[in-house]
Parts: sequence; C-alpha cells; structure tokens
Amino acid sequence: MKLIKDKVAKLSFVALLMTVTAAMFYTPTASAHGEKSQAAFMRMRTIHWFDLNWSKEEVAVNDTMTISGKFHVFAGWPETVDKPEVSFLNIGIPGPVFIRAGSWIGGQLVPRSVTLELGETYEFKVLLKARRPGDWHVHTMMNVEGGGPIIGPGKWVTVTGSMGSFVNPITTLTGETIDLEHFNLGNIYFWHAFWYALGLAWLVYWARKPMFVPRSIAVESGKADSLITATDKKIAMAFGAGTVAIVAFSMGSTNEQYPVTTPLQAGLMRGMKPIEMPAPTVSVKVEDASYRVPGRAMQMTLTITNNGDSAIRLGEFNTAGVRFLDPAVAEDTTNYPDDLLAEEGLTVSDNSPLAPGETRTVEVTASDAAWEVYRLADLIYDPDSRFAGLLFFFDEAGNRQMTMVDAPLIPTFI
Ligand SMILES: [Cu+2]
Repeated sequence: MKLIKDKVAKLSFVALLMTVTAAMFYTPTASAHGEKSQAAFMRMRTIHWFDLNWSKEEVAVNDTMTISGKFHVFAGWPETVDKPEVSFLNIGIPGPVFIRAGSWIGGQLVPRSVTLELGETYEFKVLLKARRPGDWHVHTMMNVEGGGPIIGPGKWVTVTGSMGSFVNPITTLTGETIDLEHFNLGNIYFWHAFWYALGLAWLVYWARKPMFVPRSIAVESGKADSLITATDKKIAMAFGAGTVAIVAFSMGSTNEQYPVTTPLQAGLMRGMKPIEMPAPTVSVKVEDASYRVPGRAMQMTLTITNNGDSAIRLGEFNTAGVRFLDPAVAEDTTNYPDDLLAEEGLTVSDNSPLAPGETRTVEVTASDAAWEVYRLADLIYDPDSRFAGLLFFFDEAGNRQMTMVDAPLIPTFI
C-alpha cells in the first residue's frame, strides 16, 4: 500500500514539474496590445479603420516605412466617450522603437490635436523611422480627449540593425543641422550636475562640523548664535550672490548662443479635410442581428437594395478592425494582419449579383476565430448591445462602395 502511495506521490511530483516547465517555456506571442480588453461595443462604435496599408514588414534602423489608410468616425458615437473634438493621431508601439517622422490627415501635417467630425471619413498617413531592432506590433491609433485611446489594427514589423546607429537629423530655421537623438544632452547633463554639486557643496560645508547633538545642546542652552560664525556668514553670502550671478550670466550667454528661440507650438487644429465619399447607391437595412453565446460568429438579416446601374455583390464586412471577406467576391491584397483577416469569413445566403433596382433579403454570417480572439464575443458583458460596421459592395467592374451598418446585436443562448 505504502509503495503505491509513494509511486503516486512521485508521479504527481513529476507531472507537476513537467507542467511548471511547460508553463515556463510557453511564451505566447501577444498579438494585440490593449484593444482586446476594451469594451467590444466601444471598438465597434467609435472609429472604423479600413484600407490600411503597412508599406514594409521589415525595415532597417534609420529606414522609414508608412502606414496609411482611412478611418470613418462613426456617427452613433457612444455617450461615455467624449466627441472627438480634440483628438490626436497616434501610433501604438512600445515606446519609440520607431520615431514618428510625420503624420497627416487629409494631406495636412498633424503634429497637434485635431477636431474630427462624427460621420466623416478621413484619409491618413503616418511616416515611421525605425530606431530599435526587434519585432514590433505597430498599431494605428487615435487618442480622444475625454475618451481614451481608440486602437486600430496592429501588424508585426521587424526592425533590423543596431540602435546605436540611429540618427535623427533636422535642419533648424537658423540653418544648423542637429541630431535630435543627442542634441543638447551634454548641456543638460552639465547643468544638472553643476547645480547638484553646488547643493552638495553647501551641505558638505556645514556637515564638516558635528551636526546634531552638539548643536541641539548649544541651541537649548541659549548659545544658538555661537553656531554661526562670521566666516559662515561670508560663505552663505558667497553662495547666495554666486548663485544669482551664475544664473544671470548663464542666462545671458545662453541667449547669446541661441538668439532666436520660439515658444512651444501648440493648439488645436480644426478644419480637417474629410474624404468626399460618393453617396452609396446601395442601401442596406439590418432587419435583425444576433450572435450565439458562446460562439465565434454573428448573423445579420440584411435587406439590400441596389439603386445603382450595375449589379453588385457583398464582399466584406468590417467591424472593430476584423475583416470578414467572401472569397468569391473580394480578396485582400494588402497583407492585412492574419489574426484580423477572415479570408473566408463572410457567408451570404444568396450572394449572386443583385441587379440594379432589385431588392433582396439575405442572411449574412460573419464567422471567424477573431470574433473570439479579439473578444468581440465579450459584447455580452457590455452595457450597450449594439454593433456597427462597414459593408463593402463590389460591382461587376470591381468598383467598391462602402455602407455603414448599425443595429442592436441580440445574443442567442443554447
Ligand atoms: Cu499590438
């Protein structure tokens, strides 16, 4: 009996060891950085990123790459997120592994916060210059004041080379070319060290003599004055006057060295130019929409009317950065991040060409692991069970048009 017990104990110990070892060696690659944990309805009902393009997947230190695309600011913006009156086009990376050499919305450089209008679609571009070697998951993102970060799709980009060779040269309006990576560092080190040393010198001057008990006794016995000698007073004056003199002198010399300086440039940029989107010739009505809990898919019943003059087919449904495609109609050619791309994720009950003037009600299923991986299934925990997304229709010539859908999304349970 005892033998069996020992054996069981030994075996379970081995099993435990194996589990621990396996756990230590299991390093899952994070493929999302923050967005998964955000409320699903917020991600579906704020900013829709589409037509994204990462110009490179591998880039050497000092080389540049661009992320470009479009984003639609959803008109049914959630109450708890402030309207994007003050927003900032950011990039989601773990620190400056790239530097942002430029960012544009509608062709306008946007180093400051901008005002975005609900319901509008904008074009953007971000120019990144590689700085730190590694594999980085690069996201587009929008910071909304009073709302928080709205994270767009992320894609892995590899930076090669060595960070030591990174340079960030700029030519100032006074004609000097400086490297922002190192500019003025020596000066900052010098002045901080200088003033720190001066503070230490003052402390050391007094700390040469006994500091606490003898002085306390002197003060208590009424001989406080004896603690500060005439020399002490002179030294104190020297420190005081010297500090003022050094401040005044170095201020003057700095002004001489940099005669032209401007204040920090700041302030909201209004009047961002949206894309003139052609009025869609297809109209879509969401009759109902549901998702199974638990499950990996959502279903919509859509009534589609083609008001244009060419037959159309539904090619894509895009929500929260996840793209569901019907492979018979649309194919991704942009190397969209795998984990967000459901190449065969969209099934339409009848996706035969819809002739001009025709109306058809179809069942659409958007299904992919991404629905669960990106926790859109977690809509069940949200206080507003509504979704929104983009539908892309293609005519016979391959022209695309976009329509917005937005409706309640009702869970169904087994
Ligand atoms: Cu990420």
